[in-house]
Amino acid sequence: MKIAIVCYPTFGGSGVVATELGIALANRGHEIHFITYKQPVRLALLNNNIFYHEVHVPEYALFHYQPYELALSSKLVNMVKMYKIELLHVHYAIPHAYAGYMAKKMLQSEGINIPMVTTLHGTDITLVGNHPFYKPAVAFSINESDVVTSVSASLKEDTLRFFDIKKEVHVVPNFIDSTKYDSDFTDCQRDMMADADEKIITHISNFRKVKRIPDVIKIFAKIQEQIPSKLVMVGEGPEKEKAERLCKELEITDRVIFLGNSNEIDRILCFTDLFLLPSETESFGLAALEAMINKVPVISSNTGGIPEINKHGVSGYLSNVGDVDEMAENGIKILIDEQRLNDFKENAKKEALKFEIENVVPIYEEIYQKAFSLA
Ligand code: GMT
Repeated sequence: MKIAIVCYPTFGGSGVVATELGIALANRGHEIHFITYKQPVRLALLNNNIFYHEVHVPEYALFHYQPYELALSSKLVNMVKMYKIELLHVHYAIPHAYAGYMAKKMLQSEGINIPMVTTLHGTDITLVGNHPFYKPAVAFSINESDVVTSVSASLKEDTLRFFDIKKEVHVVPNFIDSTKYDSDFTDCQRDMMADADEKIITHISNFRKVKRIPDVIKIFAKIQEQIPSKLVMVGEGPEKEKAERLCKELEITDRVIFLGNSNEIDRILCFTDLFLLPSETESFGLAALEAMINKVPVISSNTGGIPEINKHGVSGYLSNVGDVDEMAENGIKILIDEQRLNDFKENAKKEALKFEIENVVPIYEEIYQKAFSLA
C-alpha cells in the first residue's frame, strides 16, 4: 500500500508514534511518504520504502499568518498524484485532518478517490481542539474522515463528550518496539550522572504547562530528602525556566540536571530508577511506556489514559493530579527497598510488552482496509 503520513515532526508523542508506525509499515513492505514541514526527529534514514516530502510555506509580507494548511493540502494533492499514493493517514486533528479533508476534496474533483484515516492524540481534543476558535473545524474534519482512531479508551470518551461525533472512534493504543531495547547498553553512563549510592529519577516531556513541571520538581525535592538521588530533566519547553527557578528556591540545583532535548532517551532511561509523570491530562503517556520498556517504574497522576498503561502497585503508582506528597511517598516506597525496586522494574517491562508494536501495526492495516471500503 502507498500511504502518506502527516504529522508534527518535532519532539512530542504524536510525531514519535506517527514516525515509528511509518517505519514499521515500511518494514512490512508498504511505501510510506512522510509529508510535513521538517524531517521527523525519529526518522533517521530514508530508503526505498520511506520518502520524506517537505511542506514549504513561502513567506509573504501580506500574510499576518502564513497559511500552512493551504501549503500542506496542496502538497498532499501533488504528492498523491506524483507517487500514486492510495491513502492518507493524518496524526493530530489540527490542522492535519482539516488539510487532509481539503486535499481529499481537491483530488475528488479530479476523479481521484483517496481514503483518509485520522488518529487523535490528545491535546488536539482535550486542550486545543476544544477551544471555540477551533471546535467546529475539528468536529467537521473528524466527522469527514473515513476512519477515526484514538490512542486510548479515555481519549475516545473525551472525544465523544466534547464533540458531536457521528463517526465510530476506534481505539488503537500507542505501541513500543521492544526489540530496540533488547540489548543492554554496555556504555550506560550512569556514573556521569550520579554517585554509586544515588538513585536516578527522570522526567521527559516538552515542558508545557499540562506536564505540571513544578510538581516534578516538588516530588523530587521530597524524595531526595530521604533517598540520595539525582533528577534528570529531559526536554525543552515554556516551563523550563520556571523549573530552574524552583530548583534554586528549593536549594536542589546541584541535584537536578537539565539535559535539553535528546534523541537518545533509551540511553538515559537505561540508568534511570524511577520516572515521574504527574501530568494534568495525558491521553496516553508515551513517555511512561518508553520508561517502562526500559524497566523503569512510573510515578504518575491517574488522569486520562495513563491508568491504561501504568498499573497501580505493579509497574508504579498513580495518584490524583497535584498530590505531590503521595507521589513522593510512593516514589520513596519503591526506591527504599532494593528487592521492591527490582520487582517494580521487572513488572514495568512486563506491562510495557502488552503494547508490542507487532500486535498494533496489523490493527492499523485492518483500519486502512476498512477506510478503503468506506471511501
Ligand atoms: O504530550 C504532549 O504534550 C505532546 C502530545 C503530542 O501530540 O505529541 O502528546 C499527546 O500524544 C501522545 C501520543 O499519542 C500521547 O502519548 C500523549 O499523552 C498526548 N499528550 C496529552 O494528552 C497531553
